[in-house]
Amino acid sequence: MTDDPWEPFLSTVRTVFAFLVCAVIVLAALALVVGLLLLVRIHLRRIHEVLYLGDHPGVGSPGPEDFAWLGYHGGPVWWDLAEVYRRVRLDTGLFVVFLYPFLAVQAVVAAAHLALAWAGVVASRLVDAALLAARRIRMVCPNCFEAMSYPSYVCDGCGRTHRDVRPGMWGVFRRHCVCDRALPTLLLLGSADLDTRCPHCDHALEHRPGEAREFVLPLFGAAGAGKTRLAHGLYLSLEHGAELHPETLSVELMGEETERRLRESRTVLSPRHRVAPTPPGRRAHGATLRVAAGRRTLLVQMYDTAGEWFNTHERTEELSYLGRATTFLLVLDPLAVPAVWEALDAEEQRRLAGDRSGARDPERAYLQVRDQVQRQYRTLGAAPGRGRLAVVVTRGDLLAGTSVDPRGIPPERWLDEVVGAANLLRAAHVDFGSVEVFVTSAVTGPSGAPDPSLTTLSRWVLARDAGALGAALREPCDPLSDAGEERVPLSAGTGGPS
Ligand SMILES: Nc1nc2c(ncn2[C@@H]2O[C@H](COP(=O)(O)OP(=O)(O)OP(=O)(O)O)[C@@H](O)[C@H]2O)c(=O)[nH]1
Ligand SMILES: [Zn+2]
Ligand SMILES: [Zn+2]
Repeated sequence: MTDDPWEPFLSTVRTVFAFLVCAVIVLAALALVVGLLLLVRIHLRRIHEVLYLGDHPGVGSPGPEDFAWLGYHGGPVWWDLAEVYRRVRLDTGLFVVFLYPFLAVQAVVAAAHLALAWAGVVASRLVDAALLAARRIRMVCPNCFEAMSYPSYVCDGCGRTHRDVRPGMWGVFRRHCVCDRALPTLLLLGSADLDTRCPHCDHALEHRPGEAREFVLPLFGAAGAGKTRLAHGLYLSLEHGAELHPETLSVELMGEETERRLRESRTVLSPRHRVAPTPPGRRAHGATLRVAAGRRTLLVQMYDTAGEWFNTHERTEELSYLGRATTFLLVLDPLAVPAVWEALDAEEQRRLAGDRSGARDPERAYLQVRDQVQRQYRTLGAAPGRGRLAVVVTRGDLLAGTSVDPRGIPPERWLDEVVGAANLLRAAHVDFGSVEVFVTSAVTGPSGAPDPSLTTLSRWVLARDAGALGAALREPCDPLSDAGEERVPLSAGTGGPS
């Protein structure tokens, strides 16, 4: 074996070299770790700035047309991600590639947030829509008669009207008005507590639409037939039922307009009172009553429109609430019909002349409305023939004791034989799913209680859509079950359907 004199030297060189390589590797690894930590720190700082401090000039305030801030899932989540990326790229230059895995994690978190939020949007809207459908709630504006998919709500912080507050881009369970007030996005979450407006005509809706089923009830007939007085009578019969049995039935006038119109009902129905004609040209407007029995609530929208609106096709066409109703009240003044008038003797004619309206032909209003209802049903795709019609003969109290006294005769027969309305009845039976005839006396008795014929009519009106409410009227007001002095019908025997 030959001893290499260079061996110790070479060994030292190798050792030094190995040490240097190790040192470089360790330093490089250290530099990499430190660099990566620095990069991550920059990333986290940018996330903090953009996401938590909201330092994001790219996301400006809502424009003049926008009334709410976008929900985080409605855009800002992506804008923030892009802004963070832009800033870290500026900070780190080419080294940004080392941050790609971290940016990918941020993107995955953003996508998960998005998926969760939109799932919340879809689920809450589905639940809300299903509840409205199950409770058969359709909302109709009593001012413009348009159906609304959802009412508009007024922010209680700044008074801005939010058109469609339902979950979406602007929020899941709450949306934030530009004034920063949080508003509930669904009826389920309490939006009805806010001031409500019609999304079509901006009219204030004071009946909390969406909380209970709506029941559109058009009263129609010639001028002076007795529609206004009958509307008062229907309200008073319900209110009287509620007074007698407050634990089972409650009735509330919804909104100032309804209150202004119906609060004088007791005075209007006093036997000597004469109702002033509805001013011609006055815009029709539904009066809304909230009727509740137990857990059952109904918002009854009564439409008492001046008789002139039923004279021409052009005018009737404007009454688009007709197509939203399934129960109709045709109001008819028997004294106006020549056959009835001529059957009265001279003394009766002299006594009743002031109570006789001018329209001689009740069929005219009927045909106008019938055509219009059919047209609107067709437009809305509603099934024809599903409607119910009550032919309401008014002034039962005035007819009592005369030569044409309807008491003791089935109302439909009386209408056919005495009024001579066979054609009208025939047409009505063809056009409507069910037809009933009532003779009503829109008057109060000596104690202020409304005539039972009004209660009988109210019960029929509510029977199909809210039988429980109609039943709540039965016990206290049924003249057969309680013949108290105040409930003896003025038009006894004529109030019920034939
Ligand atoms: N006694 C009595 N009078 C009635 C009855 N129904 C209506 N009247 C009177 O008949 C007249 C006309 O009644 P309104 O209720 O104003 O008739 P209307 O159909 O609303 O009339 P317009 O709105 O003008 O189309 C008024 O003087 C009422 O007081 C009733 O059942 N009994
Ligand atoms: Zn409206
Ligand atoms: Zn606001």
